Amino acid sequence: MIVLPEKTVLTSLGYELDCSGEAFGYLTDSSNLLNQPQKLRQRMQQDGYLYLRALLNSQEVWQSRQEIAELLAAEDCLKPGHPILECVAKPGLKMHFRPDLAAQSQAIKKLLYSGRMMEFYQVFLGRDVRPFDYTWLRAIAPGHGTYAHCDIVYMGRGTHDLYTTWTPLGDVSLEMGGLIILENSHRLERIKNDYGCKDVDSYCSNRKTAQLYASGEKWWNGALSKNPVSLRKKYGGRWLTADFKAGDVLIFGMFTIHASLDNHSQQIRLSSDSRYQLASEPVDERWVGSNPVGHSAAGKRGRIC
Ligand SMILES: O=C(O)CCC(=O)C(=O)O
Ligand SMILES: [Fe+2]
Repeated sequence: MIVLPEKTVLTSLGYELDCSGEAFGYLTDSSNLLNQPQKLRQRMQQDGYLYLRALLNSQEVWQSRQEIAELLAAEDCLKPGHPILECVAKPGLKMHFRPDLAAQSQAIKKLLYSGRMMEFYQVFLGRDVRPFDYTWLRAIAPGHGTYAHCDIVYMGRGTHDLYTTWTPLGDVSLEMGGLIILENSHRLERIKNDYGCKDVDSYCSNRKTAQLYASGEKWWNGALSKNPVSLRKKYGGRWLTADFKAGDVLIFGMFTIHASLDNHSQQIRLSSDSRYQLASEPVDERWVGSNPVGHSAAGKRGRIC
């Protein structure tokens, strides 16, 4: 039986999730396995994710939140009359993806690329680790979350032994809309052999529209589906999530299907996603360097289809 707080309705992209025990559940906390690399790797192989409660120092998380909140306040995105740390959104605010905010925060860099996070990866991967130099920061205003996808389609040009850490920057309740993971989706051969072979920055150079894709005017956004309810019915498994607290992290592999819940609160949902791999493995060049090219025109690749 799944117990949800009273009157909680969970939606993703406006679709109400079936919260019965066969369609929905909570993430398994693996923090009891910390410092046991073999067991951590086994758990990752088995589940496709590691939910590690209180991995990070929560003070450092709140400090990061403070820096982002100050930037949002300076942009006049927050509703006056509330402590800025609450990040209550100005009515009507539209906001989603703000990597530029992460680039301006020293506290975020320290949180994600030193200390406990790097120590964890060093143990988990067993040798020298390198993170990507690009930080995906989400400042999700009240409204829709993120569509279902696998990260491989955005960052698959280097090693596939690459991991995402999703870090809530503060407490992220079910109402505020945290990440959801589709149980056992990392094992789906259909995903690995079809959708999972795609690359959002590749285009067919022999098509009429080639120039539009090459310049970045047009692009495929990498969505696997915009309907998380029918997606779950198609592939099976449950949507899994948690009542995330500052200090928690959720780590997953490149083929794990994930999305996020809609934000039904008044606050802006703040979180980051960052990536880590062995330093000795090939790296996806779009995401490294002092000014990563990312999905801009410089990262596009044409091929004959
Ligand atoms: O935070 C979100 O809404 C999406 C995050 C995500 O896609 C990721 O961490 O890879
Ligand atoms: Fe993702």
